[in-house]
Amino acid sequence: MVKGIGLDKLSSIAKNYLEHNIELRKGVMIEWAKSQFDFNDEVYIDIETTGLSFDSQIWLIGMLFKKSNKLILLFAHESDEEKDILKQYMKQVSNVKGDIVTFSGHHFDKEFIEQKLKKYKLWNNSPKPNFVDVLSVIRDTIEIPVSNNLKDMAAWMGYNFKHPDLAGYMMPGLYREYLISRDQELLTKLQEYNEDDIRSLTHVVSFIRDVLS
Ligand SMILES: [Mn+2]
Repeated sequence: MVKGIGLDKLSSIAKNYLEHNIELRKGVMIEWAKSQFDFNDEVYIDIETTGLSFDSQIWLIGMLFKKSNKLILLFAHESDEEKDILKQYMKQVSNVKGDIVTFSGHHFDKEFIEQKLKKYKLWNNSPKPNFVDVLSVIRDTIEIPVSNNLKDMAAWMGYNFKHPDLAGYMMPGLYREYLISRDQELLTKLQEYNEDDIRSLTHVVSFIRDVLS
């Protein structure tokens, strides 16, 4: 018997797991698992870059403030606007008291943003927000019978993507294309793709919270 949980509660949790095919990792206690998904006043963030190494460029920082459901997309319309969008990011983040929630498994977004802030001397002594990497939290707590890819996970949990035909590896090329063509439809596509990444992440988090509750 898990301390602090009655039999009814335990059987409803077991039923939830069976229905959703989600299992706690061996040795993980339900209350602890729940606490790992208990973020505080979340802001969901996803960045788009021209490549995976830190010398490539950030061209979009998408932020969703959960409480107000406010979505902000900081988009570089020119290839030299990286510093500007980082400045805007700093301004937005200065009001964030809670957790910044991302998905990569290795704090890709956090590391990338911090490297760039340092590069542009925007890294100051102000208090830094706490970053949570949802994939790391999932790895520590539960097992899901799909790959560790946000798209697969969210789709398996019932999220409908606006652009299921697009994938992350296509983004750098499509962004370069936009810089040349200025095609407004392509711009919308790029922005909607990033929004999908963020909203699918919120979907994954609420889905898991529901199953664990
Ligand atoms: Mn993305």
